[in-house]
Amino acid sequence: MSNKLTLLLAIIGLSSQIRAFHVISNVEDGVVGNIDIETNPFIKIGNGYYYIETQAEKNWYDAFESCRRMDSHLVSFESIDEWKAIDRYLWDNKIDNGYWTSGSDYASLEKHEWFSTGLPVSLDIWAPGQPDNYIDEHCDEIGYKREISHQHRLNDLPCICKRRYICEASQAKTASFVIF
Ligand SMILES: [Ca+2]
Ligand SMILES: [Ca+2]
Repeated sequence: MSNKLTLLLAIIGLSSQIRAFHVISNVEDGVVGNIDIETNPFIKIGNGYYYIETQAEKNWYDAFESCRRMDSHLVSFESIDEWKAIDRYLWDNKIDNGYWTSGSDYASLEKHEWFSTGLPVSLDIWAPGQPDNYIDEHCDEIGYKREISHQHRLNDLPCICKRRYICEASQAKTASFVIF
């Protein structure tokens, strides 16, 4: 829970004691279905919120900074379901292409990790024969040879190559209060 949210809960809890109100608070993962909030420019895909850059192509560092300026990170895939949801979205919306992810092996050479989370790239979503570090390749895109695999699979690539990119917003939480 963020410090701001903790502080808010504390203030509401304190004021309720002063004024003799009862407060029930609850924090849930995600945005609950009946709340209509504006998440632009992030769109909900599966259980996450993402920004997909389909115009500008940037090197990995520039893409990373662009996501950070939006208070998000380059995408990392924690589950096959998350990867499948993004892959499906790119095909369904006819924006299939190569996109930077946060994957990189610059922190520990030959051990690809999601730079956004520090966790290893443990999913079997690499394109056949990848990562191969073919020409000093240390940053990971999805979409390599998608015409053949019909999937957006991972490939290591020189970080200075220019690609589209996908930003992933922090996991949203919904805080609700009942006061009586
Ligand atoms: Ca993720
Ligand atoms: Ca490669």
